Amino acid sequence: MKTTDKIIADYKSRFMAELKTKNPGETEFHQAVSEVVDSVVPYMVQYPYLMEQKVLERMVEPERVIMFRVPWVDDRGEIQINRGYRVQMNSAIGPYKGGIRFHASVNLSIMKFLAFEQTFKNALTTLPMGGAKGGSDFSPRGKSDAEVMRFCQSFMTELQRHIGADTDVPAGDIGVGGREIGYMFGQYKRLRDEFTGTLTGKGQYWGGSLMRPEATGYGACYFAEAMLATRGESFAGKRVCISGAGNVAQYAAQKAMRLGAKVLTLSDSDGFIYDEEGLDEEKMKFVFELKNIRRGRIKEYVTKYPHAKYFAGERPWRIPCDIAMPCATQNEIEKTDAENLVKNGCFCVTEGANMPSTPEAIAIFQGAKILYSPGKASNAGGVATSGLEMTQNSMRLKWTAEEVDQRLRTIMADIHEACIKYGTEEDGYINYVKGANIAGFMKVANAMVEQGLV
Ligand code: NDP
Ligand code: 8G0
Repeated sequence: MKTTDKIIADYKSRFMAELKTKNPGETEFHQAVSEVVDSVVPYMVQYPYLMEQKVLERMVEPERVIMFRVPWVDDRGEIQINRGYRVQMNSAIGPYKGGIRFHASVNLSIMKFLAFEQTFKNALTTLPMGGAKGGSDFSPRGKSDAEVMRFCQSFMTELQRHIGADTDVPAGDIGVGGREIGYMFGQYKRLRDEFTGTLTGKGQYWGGSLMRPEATGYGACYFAEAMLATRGESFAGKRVCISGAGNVAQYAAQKAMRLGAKVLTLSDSDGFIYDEEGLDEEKMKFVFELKNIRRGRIKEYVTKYPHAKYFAGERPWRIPCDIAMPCATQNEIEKTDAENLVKNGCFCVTEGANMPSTPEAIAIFQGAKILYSPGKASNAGGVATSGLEMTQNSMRLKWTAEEVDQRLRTIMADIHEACIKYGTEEDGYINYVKGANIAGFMKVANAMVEQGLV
């Protein structure tokens, strides 16, 4: 007779082999699925109905994938063609929900990994939202406002027929902020003739929720606070390295700083800045203006603050810190980065980005038994607050910033509890990856089973 361990190992290897055959070359998607399979299968074998029902096999097949042409005209009058995507992964617990990414690197694999992770993350928020992701290989960097508007209008001209307040509710992500959401919402409204909450991250005067811009970064810090508290620690006096300089990084930096931490770094795809003295309110104000109004590069920080250093072409992970918060993109912490972090004393890694750590990096963190949380747990405050925006839109009212912030804090605390419940190992180590994956999976799996063969 096979031992349980053998059954688990056989199932996992067969499952991953089939996934790779069926989805060739989709390396990010394989990576995201593999992590969930590792966490969930040992747990799932205790529930034969989930195996018989082939729930995991169904979950890795998107309910629908939409790929479309996005033609537009640039400022020189030249025709440009980009590719648009919407991956509607899973609607077991609510309408599809997830961001839209505009970045040159966008491809089907990246869209599918993000939509897959989104499904479990959204389940963790306790709000009724299914999982989706969309985007395009269009890069807003270096484009004029008029070009961005024409692109967004063309993108939405196709996307509008696939989305709706009770069907699929997109939001921003990398390369999609308030400006792009505005252009897309405007076009959606023209074509569908309805003013509804079909997009989140809207402007404050046309249906946006207070605190949505802050939510992902703040939520990640609330989650990090809960992680630190399990070891009797807090942000006060801690050195924090943050990557990215966009939405998530900015508000993670602001909150960490306000909680008493010394934020040492920020970055973009060209390099990172290191400010030994740490960020303060005035420096943060400069960063907000630089990135969100002037759309400048992070290296300009050292022109304004010459005591700081800029390192071109590097990531911040070799700077000694206590807490690391990757807030830029996937696979931005590789094995040697993780080794450097641990070697230099980092004992808490809280992900603001989606899948920023490679599997090898995660193994280093968990092997060293440091606090480590995957994005699907610690960055869930963003989509949770989008869920709160949807609620406010449906009720046709607007909550105060304090009300939204309080709900965000409660949601992050509840996600942390769920991770403890499903992720605590025999020696007391909290495996946040396992906790988040099992907690999210069980909710979606049971909903699917109860809805029949969907
Ligand atoms: P932004 O576009 O606002 O900022 C992205 C930042 O990351 C920029 O500084 C950008 O630098 C950098 N970056 C992007 N791509 C790369 C790359 N390939 N290599 C190095 N640096 C890169 O995006 P967000 O802050 O919204 O998103 C950051 C991460 O957080 C993403 O993983 C996103 O999926 C995740 N996330 C976002 C949420 C949200 O509410 N916004 C919610 C949950 C997760 P550059 O300007 O050089 O491109
Ligand atoms: O609000 C959202 O739906 C959203 C936007 C950007 C990213 C994410 C995410 O959870 O990765 C969600």
